[in-house]
Amino acid sequence: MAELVADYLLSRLREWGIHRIYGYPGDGINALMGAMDRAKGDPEFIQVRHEEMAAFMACGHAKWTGEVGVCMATSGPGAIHLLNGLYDAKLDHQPVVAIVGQQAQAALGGNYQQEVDLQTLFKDVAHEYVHMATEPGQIRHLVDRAVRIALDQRTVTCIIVPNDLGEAKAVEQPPHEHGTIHSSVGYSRPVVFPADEDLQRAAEVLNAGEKVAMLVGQGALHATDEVVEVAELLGAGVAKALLGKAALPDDLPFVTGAIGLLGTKPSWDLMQGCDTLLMVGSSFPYSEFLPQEGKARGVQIDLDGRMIGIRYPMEVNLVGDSKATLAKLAPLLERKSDRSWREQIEDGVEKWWRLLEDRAMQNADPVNPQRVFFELSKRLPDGAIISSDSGSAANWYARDVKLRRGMMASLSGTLATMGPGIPYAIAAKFTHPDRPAFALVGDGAFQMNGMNELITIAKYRHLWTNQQLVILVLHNDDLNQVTWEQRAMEGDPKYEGSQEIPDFPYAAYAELVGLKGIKVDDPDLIGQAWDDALACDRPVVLEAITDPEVPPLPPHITIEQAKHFMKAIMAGDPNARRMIRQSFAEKIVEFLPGR
Ligand SMILES: Cc1ncc(C[n+]2csc(CCOP(=O)(O)OP(=O)(O)O)c2C)c(N)n1
Ligand SMILES: [Mg+2]
Repeated sequence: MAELVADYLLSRLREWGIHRIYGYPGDGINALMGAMDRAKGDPEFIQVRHEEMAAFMACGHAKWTGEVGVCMATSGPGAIHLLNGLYDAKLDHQPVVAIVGQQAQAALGGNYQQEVDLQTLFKDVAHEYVHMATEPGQIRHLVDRAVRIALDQRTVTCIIVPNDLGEAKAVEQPPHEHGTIHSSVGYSRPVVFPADEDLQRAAEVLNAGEKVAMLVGQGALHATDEVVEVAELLGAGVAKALLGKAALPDDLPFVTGAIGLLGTKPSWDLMQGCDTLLMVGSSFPYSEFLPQEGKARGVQIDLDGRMIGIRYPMEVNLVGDSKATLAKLAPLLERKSDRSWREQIEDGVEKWWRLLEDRAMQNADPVNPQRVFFELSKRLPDGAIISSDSGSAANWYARDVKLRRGMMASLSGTLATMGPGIPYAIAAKFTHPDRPAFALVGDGAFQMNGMNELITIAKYRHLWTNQQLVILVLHNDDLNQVTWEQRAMEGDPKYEGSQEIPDFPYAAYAELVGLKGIKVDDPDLIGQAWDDALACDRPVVLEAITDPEVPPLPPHITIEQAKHFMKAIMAGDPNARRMIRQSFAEKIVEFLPGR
């Protein structure tokens, strides 16, 4: 029998199969920390350097396992620090439970120290379920509901525990009387699929199409075989939204890769040329990269009925699990005998990979970031887990990293926040200690919060059987993604006051905290640097001195953007000359007005 509410809360989480909590202490959760100590490692407490990182790790945990991720923070400042990581989870539809402390109940409403109205604060991010416990008999159902709702709705939920309540005597089973709740543990995900007649209608649209495009997202991550089968039948090319990058391996000839601003030319051509669009498990938002309204007939599959029919006016909207729905759809599809559309796509894909290699091999000052990703792709070990941060890294991750079957990969797809690259990779090492992990991050993100988590890596790495954890830092002394956005979207020159960031010795810093640091500033030594990093007996920071003037622009920049780009150059961008030179090399000038 658990003695205190705090002990019981942990034991109930254990019953739910939760064995790890990412967090940081404080007096609002001292009772929980005491219980954590008594729990003797189950659940294990992973002590981070900042609560936001704990929330990112909980999100990463969910992404890499499909289980609920749990983070814990104290009242007031600790709870506030969690927020950005929790929004990352909420927006990417990951099940995460936040457990936060609160000051003693008797103090609440008294402008007490660290008293923040946490229910209001968390009301948006955890809107599906946020409750403060005020009585020991609530704990059982608060835990049961927070975990179940997080799993069922794939969202963030929150339990607030005042410190004095945590210290109260536990009530594991409320008395059998009016006004009590009697809940239980357990959740099995249902298999949801559409009605037969709707599948039939979808099949009719897809069978009538001659040029079918598929777009898959993270909802198809578990449906690789079914996506491949349907794509084969339909003679379709398949583009992948960012969060769905691991849904299909990149070595399949009909996979056109990423779509959108970070996307590829074959994905663009696929969407522009198709007469039928089948969208599976994606809410990819940028309409300009989808077919024009009316140009294609559309079928969409999504588990969440709220997310359907909002990106393209679909003719048939199927609410269902992607795997189950595609499996039921496949027997209704006629194999397209004319394979010319498919051949055209495969041809484009082949050319695109060659172009990417050419781009990666182009000289830059000193290192072309694309080369760094290109060399990594060739060396990715089986089972690698890859996380990217927001920034220019996300472009090269999206386009140049060639995933194979059995790998996992993710980033902050919807919030697109800086910061999750390293904590996601740490969560990968905890959830899969036998697999290699990679974090691909910019120097801005590293400085923002990633570098502190190297200390966390140094603290816990002895728990990981496989020591391959490589953190690539793109050292360009620039907040490069935004620099290019300012140029291309606003037509502004680089504003050094906001864009340049302080120089810092990233590899040397890694050594300082007991990890390995490798610095590379010669394109011909990048391959060797990756080999050395992968052979190392400890986690590595691979610092690549990369050229900020290599433009991470979309494959088809618009005339409008090109005009802005020109305006930036005219307005005296401090790096204009090199920028133009590099852009020539990247063939971006093809899209400039008057050409
Ligand atoms: C928390 C947060 N702040 C600001 C941004 C806007 N932003 C997106 S990418 C980026 C630049 C990232 O710079 P860095 O990490 O150095 O990567 P680079 O683009 O230089 O490779 C910024 C400021 C963001 N997405 N998230
Ligand atoms: Mg940078």
